[in-house]
Amino acid sequence: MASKLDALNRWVDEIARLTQPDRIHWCDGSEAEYQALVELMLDTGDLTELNPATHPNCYLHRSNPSDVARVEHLTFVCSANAEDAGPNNHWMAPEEAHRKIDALFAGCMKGRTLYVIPYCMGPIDSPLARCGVEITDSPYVVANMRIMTRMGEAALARIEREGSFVKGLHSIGDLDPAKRFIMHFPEELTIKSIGSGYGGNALLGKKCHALRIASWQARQEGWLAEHMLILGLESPQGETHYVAAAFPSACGKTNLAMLIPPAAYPGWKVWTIGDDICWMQPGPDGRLWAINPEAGFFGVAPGTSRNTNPNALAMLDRDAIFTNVAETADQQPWWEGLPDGKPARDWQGRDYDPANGPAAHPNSRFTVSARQCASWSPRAEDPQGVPISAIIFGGRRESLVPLVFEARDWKHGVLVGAAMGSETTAAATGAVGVLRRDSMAMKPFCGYNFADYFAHWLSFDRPSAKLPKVFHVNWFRKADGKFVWPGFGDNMRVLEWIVGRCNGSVGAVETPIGNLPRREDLNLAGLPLGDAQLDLLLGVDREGWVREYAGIAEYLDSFGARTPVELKEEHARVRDELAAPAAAPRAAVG
Ligand code: SAT
Ligand code: MN
Repeated sequence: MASKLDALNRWVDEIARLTQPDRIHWCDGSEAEYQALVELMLDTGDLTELNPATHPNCYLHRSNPSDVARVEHLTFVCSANAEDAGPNNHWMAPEEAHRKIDALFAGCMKGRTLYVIPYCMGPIDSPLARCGVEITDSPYVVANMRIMTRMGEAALARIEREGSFVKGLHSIGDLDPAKRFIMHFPEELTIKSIGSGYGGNALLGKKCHALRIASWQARQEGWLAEHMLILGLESPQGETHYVAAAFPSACGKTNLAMLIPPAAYPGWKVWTIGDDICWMQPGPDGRLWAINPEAGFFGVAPGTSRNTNPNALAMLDRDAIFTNVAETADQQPWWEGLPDGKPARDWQGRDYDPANGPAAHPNSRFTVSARQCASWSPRAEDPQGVPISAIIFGGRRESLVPLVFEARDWKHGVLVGAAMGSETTAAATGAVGVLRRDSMAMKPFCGYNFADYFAHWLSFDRPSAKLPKVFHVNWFRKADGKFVWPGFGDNMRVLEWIVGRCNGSVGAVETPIGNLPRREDLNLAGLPLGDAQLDLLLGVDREGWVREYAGIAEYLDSFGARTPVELKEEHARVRDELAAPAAAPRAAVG
């Protein structure tokens, strides 16, 4: 009898013929399988065991020093038409891309095991969840996918029921950067990645499927696949608002998602739903309902400490994989920002010498199951997802951009998201600290033309819709080279204002760029901030914003005629208001 798994079996056969592995292993996702993979990697040196007394079942993986971050210049969207990929992506014609990459896959698994990883992105019984199958020759990828996704038998059963899945083919190849490509074929729901074993290049369920391919599908099907954390903010009265927030990689999504409210907030609680990816869809009530498609965290280690993210630190003392961190003399994981311990060996396994740079790679990571997070929300497993009250955009901006402002409506919010800029980080190879536009934090991850993506966002504004309010935050404002806002737990003060705006309980002042809190609208009790610093954080530098809006116009024009007229009109509205003589500030209500 024909099975809905026939297509999967045929594809695995076809890939085995191409890559010629010695063995094929279908992953069941069991604990025993995970332990066997760990044993294998301890034997091959892919993993070393960390101190079992302080960190039971924790392992260190050192990747090839040339393979420590996503490679945007080698990442392609291979749609039939180049215009569909847009100027925000590198494009290659599908036939050419297949030819090029298949030549690299030919025979690449000789002597290796081919692993078949069925996985589900999202709660296994959620209508919003989607399945995929990754084929890889990397046991490290299998182990990470088991933590990051719902992997194994249950996913295979869903694939058998539905008959459809995203195909991801991955091989570490010979790790030669000259033979490294991450290719996406959205029309074929297919990903092919070779030459890298690192994070977003290799764990294909994450950025490749859950963002690039999913964003393409989401556009066709009327939903959104976004680079956002999701958190629930519960008040002492027991009311919970869910908030989704888009920040570029390594800008604090994990820290915000796991925030512990400071002493000034007795009875408040932050619940973690996700720290990186959010899939949202309008529900029958007109609200946007969101799930986290992932089951674990692949977080940046440096900077994670008891002070900055106690919830994260607490989940990292057992059952975790560390990638490219340093080690103490007694084999505990170590990275810059940890107040205790000191490094004995750096991320490349050399005796630590400060002359070689940081002990842990700036993009070193931990992989850990979300279930280990003390603030993990029970609603994270809810098949319907959670209703989103607010969407926050934010980047690293050392000047100009205030601590927080509210967009006046959805259209303005889409402009604010599209115009987002941020200074680059170590999460991708290339220069760090350079300001670039990163619309909705999706520049590296949107699987289609940004102009069409902006139009898709605008399209959610329908008469029956009850859309979230949209905000922009900036934790990274600097004066004299130092951060002005304390950040971390104190970001709770901004979240409180945001939720207050959602339920109409707190004020703001209208400005051309949006509504800002006045000092009295924010709980600033106990913060060591003087007048000059508050002016900086809560002020609007009109001349600076006029220049910023000129830059935004150029950026929107760079997408040519496909840029939605509505977005350009919205830009012109704000631009003209900025140019008009400043009126007396008006309080914005509700
Ligand atoms: O390497 S990943 O893409 O998984 C992490 C990130 O850059 O956000
Ligand atoms: Mn990310």
